[in-house]
Amino acid sequence: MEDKKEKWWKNAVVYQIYPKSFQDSNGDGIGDIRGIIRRLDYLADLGIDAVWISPMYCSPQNDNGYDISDYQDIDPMFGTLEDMDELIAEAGKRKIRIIMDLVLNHTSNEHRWFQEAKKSRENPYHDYYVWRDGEEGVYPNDMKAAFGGPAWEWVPEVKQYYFHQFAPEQPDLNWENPKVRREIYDMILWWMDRGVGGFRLDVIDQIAKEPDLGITNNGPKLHEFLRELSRETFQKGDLITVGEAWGATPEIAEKYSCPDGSEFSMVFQFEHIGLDQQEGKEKWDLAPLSLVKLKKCLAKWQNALHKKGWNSLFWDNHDLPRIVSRWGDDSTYRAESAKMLAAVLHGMQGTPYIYQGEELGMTNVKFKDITDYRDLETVNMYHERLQAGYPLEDVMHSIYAKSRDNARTPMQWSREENAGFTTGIPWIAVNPNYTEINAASETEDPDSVYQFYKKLVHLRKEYPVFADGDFSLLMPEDEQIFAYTRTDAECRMLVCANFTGEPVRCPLSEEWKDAQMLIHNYPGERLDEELKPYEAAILLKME
Ligand code: TEU
Ligand code: CA
Repeated sequence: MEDKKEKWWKNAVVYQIYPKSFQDSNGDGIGDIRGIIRRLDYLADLGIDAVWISPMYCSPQNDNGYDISDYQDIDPMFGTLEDMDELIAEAGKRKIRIIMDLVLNHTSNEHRWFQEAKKSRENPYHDYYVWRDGEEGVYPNDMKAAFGGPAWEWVPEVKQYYFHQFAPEQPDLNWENPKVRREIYDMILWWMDRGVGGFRLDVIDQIAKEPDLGITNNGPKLHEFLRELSRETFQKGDLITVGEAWGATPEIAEKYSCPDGSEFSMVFQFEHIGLDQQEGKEKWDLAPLSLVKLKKCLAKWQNALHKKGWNSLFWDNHDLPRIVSRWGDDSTYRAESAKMLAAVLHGMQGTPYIYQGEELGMTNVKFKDITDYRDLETVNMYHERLQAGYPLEDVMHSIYAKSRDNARTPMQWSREENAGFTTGIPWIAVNPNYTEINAASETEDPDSVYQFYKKLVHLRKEYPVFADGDFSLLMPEDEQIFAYTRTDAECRMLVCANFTGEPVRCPLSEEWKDAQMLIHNYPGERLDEELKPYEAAILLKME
């Protein structure tokens, strides 16, 4: 396939919805499809082109839907297939595409395939999963699961272990089996027929695992599987596809996002996300932030994929803490720093993703007690570490910084009870700061974080340099300022940001004094010699 016309998704901005926490419509405390439909006008006003929704398929919800028991039906908690069709149609009317989340590395242990597979070694579904012989209590090897404990689970009926990279309730699918691959392709084609506009592929770099070699990510057959997957499904439509790839390097990402369309449109890579973690340790083991490292990391990805692939741009998702609490200041300069981070991200080349509530500057949460946390990863870690002798204070400190529940508290719609998310009891508590941070007040306030995001989304549509321009990092060793230019045949654009809560002298103001101010998080049309706390500006010069 030739890349003749520019792909629509190169000018798109995507919004991510975590459906359990977005909008409840029936008072059961859980977000649902009818709730999403109710909020489509809000999303249309923000100007986004597509919505990626975390899984809503039938699921026992051990991992909030990332454990699927039926790929071709909607969990009653979220609604029905008819609701889904209506969502696709209503979104379509507003020129918004719906991106579904495909979890193809594993299913739920309640999936019919697994229920059959564990009955006997002769069962036709047995080989849909990854089994190894062994003896009860003697694991095939010492591989560990992402959510704690060994990666192997014993099934007495077949006297074998099955392999699971995540929870024991999430058995890994066997991609070596062509029947498994065919079932998956048919299921994807079925969703494409229903009008789905794209797919996000969960932990896709882990499907070609080789447990005997201890390999999880980037197995030897990964790209062979992906090219077949893409050929059999995505290439039959005009979709946006994005793979989640924790193990991607820029070289690997070039393959994934090759302009010939042989794999995906783009991948999520996580190098910039791991920067505040001690090397070789877990995400809970915090390391100090370094702006220099962040800049070099993002610049490396910008330059490596320019004209060779395509980047996705994100700070947040449903697994990550809130960016304003991580790289910004979530108290004194909350709004300023949230806008600054938005400008830095949206000025880069790639497709930006906005995670629900990020556009309001929503923050991390600090629940007092572990019983308020819902995420299995957090809860498992809490018990493991306390048992291993870590002080409670340290464990809670890690949770406040990194728990996935930071991103999963309900969307803050208004000052009403439960932030307007539900009239019932929310499945996870609302962040108490909803009285100050909420959509109702921000959509009215011309200076809000929301309005700043909305403007950034529109600027990307108006100025092609956002999508095309080449990237050049300025002052790479500066520890306070993040500045870069984007240049195309017509113009040069400067993105300049103070990453600190202190005023900082900026050597760029003289050169850019006559430039046009596209967006600024403080009043004023000029870049002053001194940047205010978390000040950020995007300026444009014609050439
Ligand atoms: O996450 C991939 C993944 O590797 C996570 O375990 C990640 O390391 C962790 O969340 C960081 O704290 C995807 C989904 O996004 C996540 O929600 C699922 O739980 C996971 O896959 C299993 O499907
Ligand atoms: Ca509901």
